[in-house]
Amino acid sequence: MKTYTKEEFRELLEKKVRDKRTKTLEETTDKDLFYAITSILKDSINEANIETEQRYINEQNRQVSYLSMEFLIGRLIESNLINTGFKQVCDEVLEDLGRSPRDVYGEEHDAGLGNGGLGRLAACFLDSIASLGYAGNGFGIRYRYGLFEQRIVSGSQIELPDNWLREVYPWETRKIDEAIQVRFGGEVDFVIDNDQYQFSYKDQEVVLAVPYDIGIVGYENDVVNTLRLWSAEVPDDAVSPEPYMNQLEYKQSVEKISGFLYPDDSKEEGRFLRLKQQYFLVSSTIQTLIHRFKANDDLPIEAFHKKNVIQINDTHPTFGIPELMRILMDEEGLSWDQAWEITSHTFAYTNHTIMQEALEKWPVELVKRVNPRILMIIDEINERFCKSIFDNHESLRDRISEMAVISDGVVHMSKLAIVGSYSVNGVAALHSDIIKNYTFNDFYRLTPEKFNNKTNGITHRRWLLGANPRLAELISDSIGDHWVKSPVEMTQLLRYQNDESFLSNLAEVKLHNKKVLQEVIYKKTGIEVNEHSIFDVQVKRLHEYKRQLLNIFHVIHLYNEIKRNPKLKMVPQTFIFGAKAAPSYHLAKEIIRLIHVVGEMVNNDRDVAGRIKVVFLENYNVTLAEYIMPAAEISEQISTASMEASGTGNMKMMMNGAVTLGTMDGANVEIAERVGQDNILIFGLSSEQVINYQNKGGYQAKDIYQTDDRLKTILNGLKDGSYAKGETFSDIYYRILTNNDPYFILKDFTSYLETHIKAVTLYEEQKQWNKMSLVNIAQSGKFSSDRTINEYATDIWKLI
Ligand code: 26W
Repeated sequence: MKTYTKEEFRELLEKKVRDKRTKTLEETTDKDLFYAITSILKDSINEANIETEQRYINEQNRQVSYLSMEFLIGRLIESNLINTGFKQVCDEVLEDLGRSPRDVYGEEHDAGLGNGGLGRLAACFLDSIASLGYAGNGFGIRYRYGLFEQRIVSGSQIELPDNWLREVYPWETRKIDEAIQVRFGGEVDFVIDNDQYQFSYKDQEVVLAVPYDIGIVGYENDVVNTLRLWSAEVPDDAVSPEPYMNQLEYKQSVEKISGFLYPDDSKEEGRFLRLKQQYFLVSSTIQTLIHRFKANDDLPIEAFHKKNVIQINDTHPTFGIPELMRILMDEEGLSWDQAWEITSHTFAYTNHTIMQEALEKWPVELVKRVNPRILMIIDEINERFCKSIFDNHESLRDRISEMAVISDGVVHMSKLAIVGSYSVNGVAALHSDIIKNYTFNDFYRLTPEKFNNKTNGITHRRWLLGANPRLAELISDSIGDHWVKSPVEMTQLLRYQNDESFLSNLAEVKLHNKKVLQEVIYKKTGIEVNEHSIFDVQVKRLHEYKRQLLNIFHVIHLYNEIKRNPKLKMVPQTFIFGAKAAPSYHLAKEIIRLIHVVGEMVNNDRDVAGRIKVVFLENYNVTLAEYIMPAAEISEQISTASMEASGTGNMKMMMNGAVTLGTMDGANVEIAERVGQDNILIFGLSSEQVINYQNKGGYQAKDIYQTDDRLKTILNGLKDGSYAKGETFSDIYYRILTNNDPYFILKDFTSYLETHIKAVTLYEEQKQWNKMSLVNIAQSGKFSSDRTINEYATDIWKLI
């Protein structure tokens, strides 16, 4: 990639501002500068993108296609500046102009095309794939509206549409000449010709999938891969298949396919439109891959899987399996066996959840309406699969009805994904073990070789270099900058464990970041927080299993203690929350309301005198996270053990020097393994204990309620309106006492409290705490997504 001196960059900027915004540099607004900078970057990115693609074609290497219904990429300007190497020059030019880089970069609207962990993981993976120079591209949907914007009105969440395309999105390029036709519905006919079935379709709805490409820039390596997002449009010559629809209605109904992102990441969303979105993604993508293979590779179609791997991000793109079968058989003329040989060596499936309500199950009738041929193929996959168990695996014969891909009139997407893939992975060691031993145990017994673990990771370029430049500098000043390309080398920091000057520099960086967040908090909420208080942070989607409720119960408990003994000495603590609830998830929204009501009570009570504060930051998104992670000191990772597949916020906070206070769940287990028991605060039931209670019973929440006065007071307060303004929370109360506390909040309460006391005691020993912080940073290299992607590339994708 080209490099620029300050003078050259300034000249270029001046020219862009004239050409694109018809202004002089002096007249520019932040937005003008933002668009001028993105235009400079995009010229370089496009050029490198063309070269990268050409090189992949020439080298004829195996390529990976990462299919995901979600890519939560956030802003790109800073990470593109960092990865192209333009960041420093650009910052300096802006500063010389008397402008604030932060404000200029702040003009970019977050691309929020994802819900939470799964979508953000996909974005980190793209960054690592490009930075490591692997031939890999992402494919997703260009939703007209991304994840809703959250507003809090009188303590309650309301949702506003995320109109992220209101202004030009500078990173995308529309490629109409590479548009693809996707066919829905209609009927299937066949004739038998020469002992071969010939399928034909009629009365289908034809939708045009138009690609918008975004360059994914590798870190200082001249690689630019592609994220291709599909947008649904009406083909030029199309007439509405429904006679009563006029052209405008028809256009609107087609465009709905890429209209909005489903905002629920806790349940399988049983809507026809969601299913159409899934087929839209896989059909357009797989047609493109076949087309490219035939155009660029000098091999017969039978070798497709030698050059292509398709990684599916959870089950959402699973229809890719029957879609590839359809194309290979109906369009390329292969037999079932030939097509199956290719397909079952092409797909690899990542599971992100074991929660039953999130495992997708689609009614057969609905699948048929989306595309009847796809249902026929799934049916046949199922028949052959069940027969093969019966014929070849006697020990599993009595499990066939549980293993069937179709049963009780529904398609089980995870089973289809396992049967049709050559690799099935979980996202943390514990999660992968649970998959093997419980969730998919039958399949593990059938094909143990498919199952593997790939512990998640995060890109340290965005989450450390970009979000916390002062910490990055401190690290480089101490151990050199090798760690940037090889983050495990951060373990060299361990030798500063007893170095007072390093530890005090570290504390200074943290204090600076806390002050930045303090300002953000004040601007957004009007709440003044003490920068010397402990910043205790829980930011993630709101879900019962993540137990934000346990956290707020602890706050209520501290408040009750202060009220009982107003002279109580206490290290000041600020409890920071950020969380979006699915719009239809009533209880989650009630928990948000409770956090606000408790915050109101605590923050405004003179007796509290600033000892504790509660802050809820609305509209938690990637950009906000970039301010929060560097300032966090306690990282709350308190899911009911066994339920959080991995977590990735835990890794982001660890990398920025926070100490995890959490359960032995997801990747917390591996964090504990790296930092050792002295540098993490673990509490609560183990996953085996939770699973045992679930399977065998033996837990009675009411017993704890009866015997624990602290909890009795807290729970009764929910019903009798003790928490500010007399607001009540009976649904939460009954969920715990009548539904027997399905997430074991009461059970884990005591050990959670004790662990907080331990945390505060350690915090008071500033030197001790800074040392813990250092060990966490030093050991965070394992959780760079570069490590994760190298493992995928070696073990699953076989790119090296
Ligand atoms: C619309 C239906 C639906 C259902 C489930 C959408 C999305 C999901 C995902 C599986 C939920 C999700 O984001 N899972 C998270 O994935 C992260 C990345 O692997 C993990 O770190 C989290 O633990 C897991 O909850």
